[in-house]
Amino acid sequence: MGAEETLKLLRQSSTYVSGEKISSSLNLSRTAVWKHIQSLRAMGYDIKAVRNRGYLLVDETAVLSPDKLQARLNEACIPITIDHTASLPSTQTKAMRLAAEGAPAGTAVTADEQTGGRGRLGRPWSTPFGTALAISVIFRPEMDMREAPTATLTAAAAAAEALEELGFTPQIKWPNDILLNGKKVCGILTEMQGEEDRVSSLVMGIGINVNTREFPEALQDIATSLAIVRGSSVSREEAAFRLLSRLHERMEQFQHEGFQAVRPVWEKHALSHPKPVTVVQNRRKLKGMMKGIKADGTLLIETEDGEVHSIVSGGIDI
Ligand code: BT5
Repeated sequence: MGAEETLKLLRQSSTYVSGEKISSSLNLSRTAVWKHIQSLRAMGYDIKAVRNRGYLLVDETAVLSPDKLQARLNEACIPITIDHTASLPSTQTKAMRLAAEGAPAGTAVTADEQTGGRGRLGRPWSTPFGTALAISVIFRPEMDMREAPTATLTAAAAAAEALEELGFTPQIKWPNDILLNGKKVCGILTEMQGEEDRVSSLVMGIGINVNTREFPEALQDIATSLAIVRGSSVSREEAAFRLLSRLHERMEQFQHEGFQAVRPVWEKHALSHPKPVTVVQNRRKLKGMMKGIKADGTLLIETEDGEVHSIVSGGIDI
């Protein structure tokens, strides 16, 4: 109770609030105030303490309250259950394990930090504490493994819509990148479990750089975040809510009506084409004009000799 009241006081002030003021306003001892500050910090609130000045709540957008997020999802009747842990090696690895153990569709594994976040083909994905979203959602669609590429495109369409709702102008770079101003702000990893060709579970892992201000050297030229583009912090809870809402909605549509129904959303946000690109597949590179996608999610590239290639997997350089 005291921690909540303390938080309220800190929220009301844009400058330092003295310990004395908090203790007299809330009728608490100074030791109790200190304890509440410590427990707020343990919850993820960034509170600065300066001798003779007091306490300052630095950046509330860093805190993703799983309870608040869950309450908003419930209120909006979105059947997603948040399974949150402050720090995980990878939400994807945990979600894949839970899926194998029979976790229901709609389980969303989240974390404030990933110590071993994964991209495709074993590439690393960076998720520093409290600045990004790392979410892996379990779906159990009635689908064939061959439809997986279009499921990834569906997640990309949903993520782009969510970013648009937050006031950004995202562009989808086939197959799984979302760009802002030409730099990667979001990556998507789709993994499946199943037998024969039937999918028993599909795990959509989505990483969004929300308030990340500094990237490791290798990413400095290629990555960006919502906060860098906007010039101020963005609520991770709001971003997570929008993302999960759109992801649920578009995956429902995908399952009931097929990718055809989602495709216009994907097209709306995709990098415009024709566009000269280089396709990168393992060690092979193919230069040509990007001509859009086929109904099965493969990318069409026309090379100089006029031949049109269907690209099933890989990435593109623009
Ligand atoms: C992806 O792979 O873009 C898929 C990323 C999926 C991450 C989510 S977070 C939640 C869930 N849990 C996980 O462990 N993973 C998923 P790919 O297309 O292979 O791109 C990987 C490349 O992106 C790396 O080789 C880096 O160049 C770059 N990269 C790494 N971290 C980045 C970041 N935070 N922002 C932008 N680019 C990044």
